This record gives sequence, C-alpha cells and structure tokens, in this order.
Amino acid sequence: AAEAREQMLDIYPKKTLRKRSKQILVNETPSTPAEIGANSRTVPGIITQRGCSYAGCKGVVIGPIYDVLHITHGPIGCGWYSWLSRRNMNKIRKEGETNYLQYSMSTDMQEDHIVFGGEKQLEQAIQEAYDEFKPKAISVYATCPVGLIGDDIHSVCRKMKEKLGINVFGFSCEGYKGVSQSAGHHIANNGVFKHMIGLDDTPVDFKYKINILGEYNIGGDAWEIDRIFALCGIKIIGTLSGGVSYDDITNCHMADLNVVMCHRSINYMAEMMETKFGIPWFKVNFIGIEGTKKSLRKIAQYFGDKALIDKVEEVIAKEMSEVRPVLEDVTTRTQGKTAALFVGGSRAHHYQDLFNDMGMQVIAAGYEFAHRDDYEGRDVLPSIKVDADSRNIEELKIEADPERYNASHAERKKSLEEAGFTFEDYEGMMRQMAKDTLVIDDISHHELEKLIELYKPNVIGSGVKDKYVIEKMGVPCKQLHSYDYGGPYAGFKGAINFYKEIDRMTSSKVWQLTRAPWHEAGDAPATETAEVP
Ligand code: CFM
Ligand code: HCA
Repeated sequence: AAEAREQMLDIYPKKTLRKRSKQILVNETPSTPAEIGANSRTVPGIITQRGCSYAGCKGVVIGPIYDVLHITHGPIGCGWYSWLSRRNMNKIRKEGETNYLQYSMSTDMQEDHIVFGGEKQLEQAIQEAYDEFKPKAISVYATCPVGLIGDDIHSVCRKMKEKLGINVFGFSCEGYKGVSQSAGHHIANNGVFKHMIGLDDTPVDFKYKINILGEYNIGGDAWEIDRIFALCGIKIIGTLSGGVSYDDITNCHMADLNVVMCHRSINYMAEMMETKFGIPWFKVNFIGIEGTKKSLRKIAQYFGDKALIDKVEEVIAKEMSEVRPVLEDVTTRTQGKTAALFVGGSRAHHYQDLFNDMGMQVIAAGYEFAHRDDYEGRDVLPSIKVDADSRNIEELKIEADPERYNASHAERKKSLEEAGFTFEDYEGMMRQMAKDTLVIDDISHHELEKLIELYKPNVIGSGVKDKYVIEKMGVPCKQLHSYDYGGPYAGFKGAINFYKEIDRMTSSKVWQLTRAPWHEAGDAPATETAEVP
C-alpha cells in the first residue's frame, strides 16, 4: 500500500504533493487512526468528483421534501442538474398532499438580471408559483451569480411570506460557498432548523417515536427502513429528508430519539435538536445486515421495554431467514474478492459493511468531502482546526427551549450512559478498515487510474463522474450515489438486492473481455493481470 501511495503521488509538483500527501494515507493503526487532510480546497487542475454548496443544500438536504415548492434562483442549468438526478424517491402518503418534485422551478436567470439585478424576477416567480400551485411553503435557493450580483433573496422571501401568508424562506447556498457540497449541508441544516423545525406542537400519540436523520430515500432506501420499523412497532415521525412532507418536519421535534444515518450531512441538526428540545441522538447504519441488526437492537435498548426488545428480535429472525440463503449462495463466489469505494461523505464507510457481509475485502476507500471526524471518529472534533472556508458558514447559537425542552429525555440519556450506552457516537471509517488499506480523501482521476492499475479491484463503488473511466479500464463500477437504477440497498431486502447485484457484476465474464484497441491481440485481459502490491 505504501508503494501504491508513492506511485499515486509521484507525478505531482511540490505544492500539490505536500497537500495530497496529507490526503492519502495507509491505514497503519486502525484503532488509533492517523490524522488525514480533509475538507480543504481541491487543488486547481485536479479532477475531483466534488459538487457545490447549492448541490449540498438544495440537491441533497432540502430538495427531497416533496410538498415544499423549491425555486432555484439562478441560471437554468443549476435547477436542471438538481432535478431528481439523485434518485431521491417520492410518493404522496396522505390524502390532499401534493408532490411537486416532478417539477423543476427556476427563475431562469439571464444576462439582463446579472446586469440589473434579479430580485424582481424572483418576486414574480414566487407569485407565479403560488398562484399556480398554492403550496404550504416555498423555498428559494441562491446559486453562484446571485451572491456575485448581491440579490437579497431573504428580504424578497420575507416580503412574500407576509404577502402570501405561507412560509417562504431562502438559502444563501451559492455554489462557491465552502469547498464542497458539505458547506451546503450546514447551510441547509441551519435553514430547516430556523424555518421549519418546531412549528407544529401537535402531540404524536405513539409509544415509541423517533426521527431518522440523514436518510434521503435514494432508490427507495427509506421505504425499506419504514417497512422494518412498522414491523417493530416504532413510529418514524420524520425522515430528514427522504420521502418526507413539510408537516412531518414541522412536527418532528415531538420524537423521543433521533437516529443519524448520514453523519456528515446532518450532524448539525441532531445537535441543534438536542440542545433546544432535549432529544438525544446516536449513530445508526441500515446498510448491511450487521449494521441493521445492531441499529435496531440499540433503538430497542434505548426505549428499554422488554416487549419491544423481543419484537425486534422476532423481526430480525424472520428477515434473516430470507437473507441467509441468498448470502450463503453469493458468498461462494464473492468470498475473497476485492472492492474500492469512493463516495460522498458517508457511503464509502457504510457500504463496507455490505461488502464484508459477502466476504469481500475493501482495499481502499475515501470520501469526496467528509471531514476528519467522518474518517477518524468524533473524538477528534476538538482538535479540528476551523479554517477560513468553514468559518464563512454560520453557526447558529441555540439554547434550550424554556417550554419545550424535554428534561425526561435528558435524564434517560444520563442513566443509559451510566450503564455504558453511547450517544453522539460516530467512530469514523478508518477504525473499521483493515490494517494497511488505503484511505484517500477527494481522490483524483489520476490516483484512481493508478489504483486500478496496481490493485485491479473486482468492483469499484463510485459516482457517475468516474464510472466510465473505471469501466473502460475493465473494472465494473457500481454507482453508490444513484444505484444505477437499482435499489433499495438498505435494510434486509436491500441487502439481498445488493448481494445479488454485486455477485452478478463481479462474476460476469464480460469484464475479462475488455481490451483497449492498443493492446496486442494476445495480451492477457486486464482483469487477469492484477497483483496486489
Ligand atoms: Fe450523506 Fe447522502 Fe452521502 Fe451526502 Fe451526496 Fe448522496 Fe453521497 Mo451523492 S447526504 S454524504 S452529499 S449519504 S448525494 S444521499 S450519494 S455524495 S455518500
Ligand atoms: C451531488 C449529487 C450526487 C452526485 C452523484 C455522482 C448524487 O453531489 O450533487 O457524482 O454520481 O448522489 O446524486 O452526489
């Protein structure tokens, strides 16, 4: 691995080398992870897979709320790019609801607006959207030019909120804010907290009620998680923000517990809800059967009722009776195969569980835009240096709500902690990875090509920007963002889907037939020449 690292870094000029050296590590001491360079600017000229702040805010965190009418203030490309390309699934769940996500609404900013300002256009767009659809809420997203020309979207939103009598709010998530979509997550969390959370205090009459934070229903994952919780008798008030409605979000502070799937995109919300309402949180993972079982058991333990604990065991046993034969079958072919994962800010970690279930080895992994805590665990949080790019993003000052802070949740948390239960607990990716595997932050195409050349993994999990680079090199690529039209992959049924798919991809002979035109006819096929350095 050390040799592979050297070869990846080999071509870089001095300054780039210094920076990339910190972002490419050999995981020498998994239990005490080394410090990795993360959440810093990509060196210009390097091909990155990262997205922008607008993508993180509108595309990722808030865009999936199906009955808020989302308006992109900007050139049409931004709205087009974020129009369901992420495969966040939606359907109406209650009578009278509307799903606006089939539409992509934009102010279609033109040169005129850049020169003379776009606020009037935005006001008009909000009015037009309201007249046409009469939504409960309208949300406005700033793109790069909005910040550059100085349109004040917030004053337009306030004015229209007053005028229309519905909730209208804006997000200053200009693409260039921060170094990746991660900044957009933070901006989104702040806005959802300020403008939606806590608006509806209607009590939820259910014994066990929770929210799932950081689950976006890609390929229907949230629906599989819903199915499992329904079997267990646990009510999910809000899934932030997959397949979720405005009303669910305004009422979700009535939950007894927040469980966090994607730590990177929503840890801010978990912390703010705990501070204001006293709702404790811990990390879960419903990707992979081990994670799913462990997460369900932990939630049952939190409530502590024997009836619930037994019910969860019964559900696990029943579901596992379907998973087990599939897993046993695929493992006969997948055992010992290798994978590399380069995805976003949580999946490069979560999906390792699924590969491990199948007896596969993850030889290298990395996030696009996660922070050090997602790699090394939350215990490094106090030592993370906040740089100028991060300081640009507002930190809300939250206090306990004088009336609505639920002290009994806090007491339960305290007594559980005394018994060894952990909250606010993300251990990060590196602890779970084997010794001497590679950990690569914000991988470049050059590094990826080197990795393939040297390791020839049996499959790579990645995104659309590098999928075809990988496949042209004779390695199958599973998109772990969009799932390539597949999914769900969460929970028990999702695991079965994933095992079958990876088995099919890694057992197919077609990859051994790929040969670039410049190879000699007699050359060994690419996949057969692999040697792990
Ligand atoms: Fe969280 Fe996500 Fe991800 Fe993410 Fe994303 Fe995504 Fe992702 Mo693409 S919120 S960090 S910003 S799990 S859109 S659903 S797949 S990069 S690993
Ligand atoms: C985004 C969305 C994305 C992109 C996926 C990809 C997604 O970052 O704006 O690069 O393949 O999941 O759709 O992460």
